[in-house]
Amino acid sequence: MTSPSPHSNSPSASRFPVVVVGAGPAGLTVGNILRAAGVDCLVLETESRSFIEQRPRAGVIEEWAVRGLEQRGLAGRLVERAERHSECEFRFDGHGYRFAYTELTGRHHWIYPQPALVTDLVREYADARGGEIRFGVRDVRLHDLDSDRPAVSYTDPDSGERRLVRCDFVAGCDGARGASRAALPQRTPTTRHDYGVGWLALLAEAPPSADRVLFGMHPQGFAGHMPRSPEMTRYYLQCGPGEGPDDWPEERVWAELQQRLRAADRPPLAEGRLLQKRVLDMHNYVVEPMVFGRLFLAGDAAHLVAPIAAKGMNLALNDAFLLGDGLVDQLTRGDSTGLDGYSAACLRRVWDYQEFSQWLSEIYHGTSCGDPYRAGTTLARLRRLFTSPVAAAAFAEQYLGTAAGF
Ligand code: RFL
Repeated sequence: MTSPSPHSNSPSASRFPVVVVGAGPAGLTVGNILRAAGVDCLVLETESRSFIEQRPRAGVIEEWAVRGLEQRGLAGRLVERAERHSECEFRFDGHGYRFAYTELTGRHHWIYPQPALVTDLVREYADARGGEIRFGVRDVRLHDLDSDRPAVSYTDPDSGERRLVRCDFVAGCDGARGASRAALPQRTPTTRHDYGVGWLALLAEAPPSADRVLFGMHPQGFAGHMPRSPEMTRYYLQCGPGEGPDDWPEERVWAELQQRLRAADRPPLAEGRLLQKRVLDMHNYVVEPMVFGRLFLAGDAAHLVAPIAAKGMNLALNDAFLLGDGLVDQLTRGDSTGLDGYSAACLRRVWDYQEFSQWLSEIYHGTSCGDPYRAGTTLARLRRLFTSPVAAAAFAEQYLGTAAGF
């Protein structure tokens, strides 16, 4: 819940038009858009700069999101360094089935590790555009959100003192476990979907074993292979409910990956040291509306989508473009159109991607769910992608996020 306002004559009080809570892809993109328009803002981040520049997560960025970054002068290094993917591959029944989406649509996916994007965005915001950012802040609290003088307070990591920052707007970009979502009134509707499966998320110091994403549908469960860079590959393994990373020693991980992603006409996977091994809680949620008073939520703070379809960071960027532009219009021209329509505009793409994640989840998990009926319909769904050009085109559109409107 929003906290009562501390004493406003506090000696350490300051003022910014916008306080951005959280320096992930959403918060840093909002900050950069504001700075480019000459709007002052303060970004608050609980972690250190080096931590956020190394935290491994996403890798797949959709074309429209890269274009959005480019239009705002934020994609220089990405466009130089990122790989472009033109196909993915489904592996089932011991065979690999290539799905060449670029051949079909002329569109592609960009592969750029999230920490590289965060590094670029921090550099641009703090070093090039002179934006203020405070790392390592503690105990962030949001105040008076339903007034026209909201505020954010935090504990300064160096002095241990509480600081109060007054502002006109708060951009809540602090992810799934941040202070922004927690500051919403309890009556704020949040809908949630649990997939009822566990996924082990792995990052391997191993070159990709194919130049494309691989989806393995196996009676023992789903496995995924996602190239990240020439030296690094992300893997996923569906695991039993209640299993933890300790249940998965390296030998077991590689044995299962080799088995679930095996295809008769493909070489075995290139193995390597595991740099990350964590079990993901596979669930989605949507906060609706994404606005409370002067608090505008963006990214994972507003909606979570398990990494089934590689959509979360893309949605975070879409929110950030709309929020950044809306705040600039409001604060430089007094035009509230963008902010008024912000939540509804974001949620159209959010719900579309939520639905696609559910659809794709059935493909990943249906064959191993133990229900022969669901296994049969899953295989029918998979085969249709390779027998029906209309079904293939529809899948490609959702996979790439290229629909003309939402
Ligand atoms: P983030 O990235 O979580 O950033 C939030 C920031 O806020 C900080 N923070 C706070 N700061 C101030 N005060 C507080 N009280 C705070 N609490 C937290 C945090 O330290 C952090 O720096 O949220 P944002 O910006 O909304 O971005 C969302 C994306 O990070 C997320 O959706 C993606 O990583 C999801 N995702 C993927 N998305 C894609 O589009 N493509 C992918 O290929 C993809 N792969 C993935 C993924 C997520 C994964 N995990 C870890 C669940 C792969 C994985 C394994």
